[in-house]
Amino acid sequence: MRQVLWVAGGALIAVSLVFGFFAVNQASEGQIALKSRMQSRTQVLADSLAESIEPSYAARATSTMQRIIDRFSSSERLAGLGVFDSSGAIVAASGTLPISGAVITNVMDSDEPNGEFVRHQENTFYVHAIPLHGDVGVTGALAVSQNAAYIDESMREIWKDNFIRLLSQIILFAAVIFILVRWVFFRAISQFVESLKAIRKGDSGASAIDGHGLFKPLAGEISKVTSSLRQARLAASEEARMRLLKLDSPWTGERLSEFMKAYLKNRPIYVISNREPYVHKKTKNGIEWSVPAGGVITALEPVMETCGGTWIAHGSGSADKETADKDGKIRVPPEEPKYTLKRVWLSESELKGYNNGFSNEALWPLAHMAHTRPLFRAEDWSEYKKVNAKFAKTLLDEIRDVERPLVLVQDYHLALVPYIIKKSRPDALVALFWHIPWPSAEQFNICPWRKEILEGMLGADLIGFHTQQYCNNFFDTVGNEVESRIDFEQFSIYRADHRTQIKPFPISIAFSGSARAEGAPSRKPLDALGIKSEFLILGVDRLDYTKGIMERFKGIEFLLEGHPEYREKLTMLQIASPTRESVEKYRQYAAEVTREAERINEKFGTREWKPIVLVKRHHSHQEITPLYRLANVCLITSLHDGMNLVAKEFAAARDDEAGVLILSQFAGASRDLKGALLINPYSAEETSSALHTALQMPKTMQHRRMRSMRNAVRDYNIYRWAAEFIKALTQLE
Ligand code: ADQ
Repeated sequence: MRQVLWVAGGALIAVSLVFGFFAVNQASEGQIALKSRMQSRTQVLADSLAESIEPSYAARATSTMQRIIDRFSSSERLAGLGVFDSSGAIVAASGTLPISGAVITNVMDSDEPNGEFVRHQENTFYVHAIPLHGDVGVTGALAVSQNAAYIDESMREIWKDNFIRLLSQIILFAAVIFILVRWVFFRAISQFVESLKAIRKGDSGASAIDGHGLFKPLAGEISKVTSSLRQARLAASEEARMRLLKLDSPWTGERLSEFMKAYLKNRPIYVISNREPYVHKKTKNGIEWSVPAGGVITALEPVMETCGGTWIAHGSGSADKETADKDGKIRVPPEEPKYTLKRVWLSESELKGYNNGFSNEALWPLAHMAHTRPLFRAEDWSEYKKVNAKFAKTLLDEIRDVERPLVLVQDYHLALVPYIIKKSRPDALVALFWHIPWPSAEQFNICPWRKEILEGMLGADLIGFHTQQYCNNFFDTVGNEVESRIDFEQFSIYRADHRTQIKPFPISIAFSGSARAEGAPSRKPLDALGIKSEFLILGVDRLDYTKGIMERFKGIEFLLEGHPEYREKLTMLQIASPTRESVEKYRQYAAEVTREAERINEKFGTREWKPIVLVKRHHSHQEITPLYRLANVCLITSLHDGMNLVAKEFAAARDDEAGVLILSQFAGASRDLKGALLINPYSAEETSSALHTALQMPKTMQHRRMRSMRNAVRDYNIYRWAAEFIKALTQLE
């Protein structure tokens, strides 16, 4: 619609300018004609008066002259008449004669008639003077003044008519343009777009593209392309079906989709998480959406796009309510809807206690060994319980009429949800995936509400962790805290008559071994940041203290101290997405990271070069992928990390099989990516030495390591993760 208004508005302005120009032209021509008519009439009048008056003037017969003047003065529009002697003094006159003595003298001196339009007492007059002749030449002058007010009046009328005409032409034209663009062009194009969209989405019922007149050839061409697309899709789907049987082939979205159809018979899937996959925000350009930074979304979004279903999450965006329906539902992805997002609304105090408080200040530091003390507040725990019940109720309402639904609960924010759901709906199959590490039993022991948390989790039929180590820690913790029977052979925990299976499912990303991108990556993003160095070391993280960004900078400092040859040759680009800013610890950390970068930049930097470029903003994956491709080294120094998907994204982006991954030994990903250089991030020396090794690594060695990592990510991608997780869950029935 906006485009229609732009086109119609543009055409309107152009037409208004053209019509306006003609209107002005016409008015000025009218004015010229009126004026010249008045001039010639006055001249004729002055000439005939001069003829009558000259004899009496020569004879100085003043009374005769006055009589003649009085007779002429009675004529309509004639405002005044006057006869002047050779000195410019009035001999006889009548009416209004706004003329200066200088004009009369000029007319006599030049022996040429002269006329001018004059404003006098808020009226316009045309005054014409001609010389009077006697035997010896010019002996005086005669001036005639005509009332020209009617010219002003006529001009006003002309302008009024012109304005009305211009306005009606513009309105008519605007209406025609609007209708033409809206109904002919825009409608036809929208129909094309809709048909193409339907065909692209594989809507078999999509009608053929139809076009008339101007659009006929275009419609013909598009129809051919779409029918080829349909055929290709059919062939691909057949191929996917075949591949499904060949289990050694890589997992793709299509294969997962076929798997779901064959294995689950399209049983509906419900994902429930704290963070939502699409956030709508009010901005100065209107409502915009974005995908928030974070591993849970990166991993699960492609699964939902493939499988469809419903995702329940907290609606956190300023325009989330406006964009959802009255039930808080919206179809996403916004550009090509494939599943339903149902938003849960939380109050300020709920968010404070449940999210900032218990989830992020208690459970997060409790699970990560990053030397940050967890804060256990009774009021946060009470909000946490309340909000978990709220999420569970939202889900229970959704599945009220659904038989044997599959429910995939995500992460530490919702530890109590499995038990609540299972209690109300024993027929539902409930899995919980824990995205962060599970600490040792001793560490978890300090939580005052450990028993309730474990009981909430054990409501699930299946609990997934990233690594076997986290599963073992969980078994130990449950063994210490909850009355239960642990069956290590079946990886299961039995409580009363309920069984929960505990297994590792190392999460991954949507990578199926894409085709090679063409040519070398453009350095444009680096130019934009003023980075000219020969070597690029890249860090991509949420600004979270567990990611070890301070330790990473220390490693860079150590390298530049010990290897001055790298000064002015390398840049550490740290892309850091602000996160959990309402938590004090995170605000402090963001400030510390900035100060540390500045300190190191001051220590080594020159006018032309900064060793650390810190960009603290959210980036889209479209912005991050080219940076992965440009980096010589991707440096991941997490102090403790469930998995770390940045490591896998880096390997997936390197279709040139170059670049080196330096990875913390405390990230779950270090178990999967054998081609990485593993480090202890607490040791700046180790980080620095790994950086030196990476920067000097021969290409052949880089290829070998990168190929092994890419194979690992491709073989165990998110589609396989989802298939294995769901298969394990359904096998428990
Ligand atoms: P996260 O702690 O969020 O995930 P991670 O797995 O590395 O950590 O995923 C981060 C995601 O956010 C990546 O997809 C990355 O591209 C993106 N990201 C990072 N910085 C960004 C920025 N500046 N702008 C935009 N996007 C950015 C949690 C656990 C992890 C676990 C995942 C998945 O802490 O250990 O791997 O869940 O289970």
